[in-house]
Amino acid sequence: MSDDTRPAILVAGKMNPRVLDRLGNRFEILHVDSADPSCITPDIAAKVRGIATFNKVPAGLMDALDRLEIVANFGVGYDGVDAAHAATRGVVVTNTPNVLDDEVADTTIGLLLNTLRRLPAAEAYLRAGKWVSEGPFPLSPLTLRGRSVGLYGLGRIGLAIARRLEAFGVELAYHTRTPRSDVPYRHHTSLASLAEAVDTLVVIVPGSDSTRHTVNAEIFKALGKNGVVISIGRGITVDEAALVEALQSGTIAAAGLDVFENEPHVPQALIDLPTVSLLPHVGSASVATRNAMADLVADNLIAWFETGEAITPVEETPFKRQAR
Ligand code: A2R
Repeated sequence: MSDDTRPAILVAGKMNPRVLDRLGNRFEILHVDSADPSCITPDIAAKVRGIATFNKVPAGLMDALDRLEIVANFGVGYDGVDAAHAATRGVVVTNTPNVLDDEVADTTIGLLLNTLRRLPAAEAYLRAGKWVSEGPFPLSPLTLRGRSVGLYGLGRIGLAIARRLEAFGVELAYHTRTPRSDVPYRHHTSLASLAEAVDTLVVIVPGSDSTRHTVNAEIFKALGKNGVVISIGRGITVDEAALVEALQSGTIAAAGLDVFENEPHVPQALIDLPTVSLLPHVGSASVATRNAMADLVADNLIAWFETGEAITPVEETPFKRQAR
């Protein structure tokens, strides 16, 4: 074994290069191909005290690393990190909240307008020379004008979306498990009640057992034939098969999706539907915002080992570092 005394950080698969640059010489970085525990050699197991990850750390990987203290996740959603298991082991999990709220909210507004006004199709029409050969692009059947928008989730990102939508002059309501006391929007105690009350649903809850497939056939029916669904949180929240059915049958009018159940695979049935606007999970994907997220991943690891406290631990693991 080497006599390197720097804390060893494991990177399983890819990592944003800025994270590695920022960690610099303070840490020993160990790379393995995947988050599969079978990649962990005895030498790695004896050294690793931290993990930097793109949302993939199963319980088995943690259990293969006796000295693990911290899992620093790149992203605000950490549904791929077994935080409940980390809590039982005293391992702190960190994520990257706040620094991406405005970017994701901006993307949401773009996706909403693309979906309603068919702007990507209009641009493709121009580029294909059809404005010249066929005349004006067809009028969009849908508009944001006169809509009432329901937010499923009103946390950091949901609130940034709501603030933007206020400027568009649409009615706003929301569903969360706990009402907020600091917003003027109407709270609904169930998603079904929200879907009955609005015609446009923006889905910005975390992916979890409590949200999985909650946007389903019942919700599409409640939204109605003028209904529009915008999904920007996690793919598993929306029942994709039921969504395809609802769009094909005209149960709802349109959908805009940035996240999918089995990324990067998008069902062909969705790709074939002209009433759907699709993005390849780019909610936070600008250089500036991804750099800010990378800095927060690195700063969490640095702070943990230098001060004994992470900057943004997730709620399941509010731990401080003890002398080890
Ligand atoms: O339910 P509450 O009161 O905890 O409100 C949270 C809501 N939420 C839910 N609402 C209804 N039913 C549920 N089962 C449920 N679980 C969570 O989602 C809160 O209003 C919101 C989450 O807010 P934050 O924790 O501040 O997350 P942030 O930063 O807005 O990001 C949302 C998600 C991430 O987890 C990634 O998956 C994606 O957006 O980027």
